[in-house]
Amino acid sequence: MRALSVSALLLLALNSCRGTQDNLLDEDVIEPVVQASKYGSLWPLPQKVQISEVPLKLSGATFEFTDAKGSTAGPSCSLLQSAYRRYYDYIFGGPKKQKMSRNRRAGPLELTELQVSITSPDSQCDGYPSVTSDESYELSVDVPVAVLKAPTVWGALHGLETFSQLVYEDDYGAKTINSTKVSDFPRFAHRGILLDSSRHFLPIKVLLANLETMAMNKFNVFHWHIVDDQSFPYLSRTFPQLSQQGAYHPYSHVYTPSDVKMVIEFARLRGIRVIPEFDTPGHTQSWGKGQMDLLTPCFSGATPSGSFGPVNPILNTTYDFMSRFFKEVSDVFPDGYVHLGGDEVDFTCWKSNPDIKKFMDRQGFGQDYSKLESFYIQKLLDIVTTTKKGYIIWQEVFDNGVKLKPDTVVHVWMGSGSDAEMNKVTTAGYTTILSAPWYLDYISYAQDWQKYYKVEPLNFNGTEEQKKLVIGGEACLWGEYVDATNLTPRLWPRASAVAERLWSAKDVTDINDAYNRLSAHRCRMVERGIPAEPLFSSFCRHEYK
Ligand code: CP6
Repeated sequence: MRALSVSALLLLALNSCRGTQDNLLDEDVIEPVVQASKYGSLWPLPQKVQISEVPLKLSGATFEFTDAKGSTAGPSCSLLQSAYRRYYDYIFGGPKKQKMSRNRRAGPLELTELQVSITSPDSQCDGYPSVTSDESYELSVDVPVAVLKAPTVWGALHGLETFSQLVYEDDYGAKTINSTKVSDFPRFAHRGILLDSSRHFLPIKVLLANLETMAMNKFNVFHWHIVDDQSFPYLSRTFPQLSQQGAYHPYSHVYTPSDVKMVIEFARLRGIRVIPEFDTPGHTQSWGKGQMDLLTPCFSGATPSGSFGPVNPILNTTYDFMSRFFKEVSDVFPDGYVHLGGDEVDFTCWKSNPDIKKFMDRQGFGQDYSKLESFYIQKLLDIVTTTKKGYIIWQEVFDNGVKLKPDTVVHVWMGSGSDAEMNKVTTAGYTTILSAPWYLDYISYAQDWQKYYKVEPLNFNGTEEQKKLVIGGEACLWGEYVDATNLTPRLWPRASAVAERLWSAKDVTDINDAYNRLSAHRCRMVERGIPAEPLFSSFCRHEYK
C-alpha cells in the first residue's frame, strides 16, 4: 500500500470537517472575548501589585540580570545564574549574544538592569526547598534599575518569573515593562502536581517540561506517583529485579538513578520539591513480578488461584524488604517527605487466604480487615520513621484509625464528603493536603478550569486553628489515559487554575479577570514552547510552532 503524504491526509481531513461544519448553526451564546486585565498577564496574581502607566523599554543588547551588592548569593550561585539565563531567553526569545552588549548607550526610559538581592544570611542556593521555605519576594521595576529582593533563592525564582510576566510587546513589537511594585508570597506552602508514571511510562523529557511549566505557575511540589499495579519503572539499586521484571520494558521504560538525579536537580533549580510515592499495600501488582513472596497469594477454596493481592502483611520477610527498600528511597530522594499511599486496599484476596485468616484470629482482629491493613501500615510507618523522613498518606489510612505520628500529612482525595473529611482530619490535629476537587484526569466539554478555580480549600466547618493545618493542595493527573502524547495539553492550563487558588489571596475570585489573565498566560506558555490547550475560541499573537 502506498502511504498517503501528510498534506494529502490534511486535505482529506479538511474536507471531511467542512461537510459537518456547514450544517452547524451558530450557537446562541455570548462569547467571551479576551480583554486586557489591569494586571496584564500575571498568573498567579501576586498578593500586592501596583502597575503604573509609565512604560520602560528593554533591549536584549543592554539588559542584564545582576547580583546586588551585599546579596548573600552572587556569581558563585549557579542556581541563580542559570535562572538569569533562562529568563533572559524567555524575555528576549533566545540566548544572549555576547559581543553586542555594553556597546550601546541606554535610552532615558530604558530598563537595563534587574538587580537581584538575597537578603537572608542563608540564601539556600545549594539546598533543597522544603515545606517551611520562605518563598516571598519584593520587586520594584523602575529606572535606572529594577530591584528584586528575597530572603532566599526560592523567593527570587518566583520574582524572576513575575518580572518576566510583566514584560510585553508594544504595538511595534518592542519589549516593554511598566514601572511596577510587587510584594508577594504564597497563600499555601504546598502547591503540587501529581503525575503517574506507572499506567504509562513518561519519558524524562515530558517530566522536565512539566517541571518547567510548574515553575511558570509557581507550583512547588512534584508528587511523583512513580509505580503502581501496571508497571514499576523505578530502577532500584538494591532490588534491580523490581524494574527488571515489573517495568513495561526493562531498559527503555525505566528511570535509572541518573534519570532520577536529573529530575531532582532540574526541579531544585526551579524551587520544586520532588516527593516520590511508593504506594503500598494495595496498587502493588507490578512489585510482585520481581519480588517473590511479597504479595499475598489468593485462594480459590483450598487451593491457590495463581493470582496475588496486596502486600503480604503477615511475613517477616515483607518488613525486611520494606526496610531495605525505603532506606534506599530515603537516600535517593532528598525531600523531607515520602508519600506512602495506603489507598484503595482490596480485602478480597486477604479474605481468601487461610494463613491470613489464622493470623487474624491470633491477633484478635476478628473479621475486621482494616485492622490488618492498619497493622501493616503501622509497621511501615515505624520503618520509614527510622529513615528520618516525614510521611504523607492517602486519607483511608487516617479513616481506618491507624496510629499516626503527630506530624503526618493526610492527603484528602475522595470526591464525596471531602469537606467533612477535612474537618475530621484537622480536628484530629493532622496537617492536610487537598486534592479531592482537583482530579484533572477527569475531562469534560467546556471550561472546567472555572470549576477548579472556584474551589475554596478552607470552606469546610472548622476553627481558625484547624484551617492553619491545611498546608495546600495538589492537582492530580492519573495516567490511565495519559502519556507523552497528551500529558502537557491535558494538564495545562487547567492546572493553572489550581495554581492561582493555592498561591493568590483568598479574595482573588473575579472569574472574568481570571479568564483574561489566564488566556494571556496560556499564550505565554505556548510562546515558551509548551503546548498548553486553549481555554476557548481565541488566538495568540505568536501561535504554537
Ligand atoms: N491510582 C491510585 C488511582 C487512584 C488512586 N490511587 C484513583 C482513584 C479514583 C479516581 C482516580 C484515581 N488511579 N494509586 C486514588 C488515590 Cl476517580
